[in-house]
Amino acid sequence: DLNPSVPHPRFAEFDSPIYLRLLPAEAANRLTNTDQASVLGVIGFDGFPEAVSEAPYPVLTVPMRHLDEPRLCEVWLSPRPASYGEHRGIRYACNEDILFGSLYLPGDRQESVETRTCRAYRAILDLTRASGYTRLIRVWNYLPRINGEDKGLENYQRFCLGRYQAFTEAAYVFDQDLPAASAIGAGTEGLRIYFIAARTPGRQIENPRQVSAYRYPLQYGPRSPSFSRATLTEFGGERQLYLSGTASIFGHETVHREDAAGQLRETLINIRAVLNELDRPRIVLGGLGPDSMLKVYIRHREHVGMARKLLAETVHPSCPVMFLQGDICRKDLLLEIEGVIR
Ligand code: 3EB
Repeated sequence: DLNPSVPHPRFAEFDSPIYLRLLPAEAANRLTNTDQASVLGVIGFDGFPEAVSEAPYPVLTVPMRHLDEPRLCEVWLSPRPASYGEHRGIRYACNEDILFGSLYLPGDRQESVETRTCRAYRAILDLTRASGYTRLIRVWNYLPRINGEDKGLENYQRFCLGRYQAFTEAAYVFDQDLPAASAIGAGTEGLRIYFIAARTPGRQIENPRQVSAYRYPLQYGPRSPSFSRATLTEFGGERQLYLSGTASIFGHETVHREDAAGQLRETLINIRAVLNELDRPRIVLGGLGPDSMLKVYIRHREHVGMARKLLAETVHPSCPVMFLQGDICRKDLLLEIEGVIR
């Protein structure tokens, strides 16, 4: 059984080929498939999950502190049987509609961040093309020292260079094909990525309050960040919104510098602006249920109390909110929020 101590999810109601459950980190070890659900992958933080080296599904542990209880793991599930494989270092699981993959490239001092990133994305795009899951829906990126500098270029800018290069080689159309994404500083070495790809496209969504990241001006780096503000998927009549890491950026500029509460309020305005790009039914943060989740990345742990309080006043209590300590890609950003909304 998935885990007897966890309330049984209403699998039968889900038509989606992929959905997320958050389990207490300690409960996410050694999951097995049932008639109702197959495990597509498990993503944990802070040393979790443990004891999964034998797992057939992708497992990734991101070295990031939990800033709140309970410590949760992301368990990605499919209502239908999954098959499992490996391709150029990527562990993956797939069903008829989607592929879920994860990749860890260990550190190598000889290799620049842009080369490593490009290598990772070439492998991902090669897998998605070869397997027929050609549409990237969502990508999570975790890299060390994201605000650190190497020969005059920030590691995040180098990351953007490598990703842009791989998307360009794969002939991605930047205002149609870009996945939703997060890029967060975590760990001391290596590159960790997990992603969802699909056989059919999602809808790329941009935020009218913000310059699209792929059109950011040159002051932020020689190649702009290749991601969309959100991807909307629809499978079997069920919609899921994959919300990118969203921060206190208006236009292309950081606003409310050195004011964490101001940044959080601006971030929530940006999230509402993305939600307002959807047609009906209208989604409001106060109406999110237990099948949605928000992940809050906080640079300085002293801001977590403020963030928890403000979010408790804004987001419906049945929607899980995770707080993790991570570095945001711009030095002047103190926090960022991503989400899966359904
Ligand atoms: C921003 O809006 C904030 O490079 O993949 C958010 C989400 C950010 C994803 C990425 C960067 C990325 O520009 C930073």
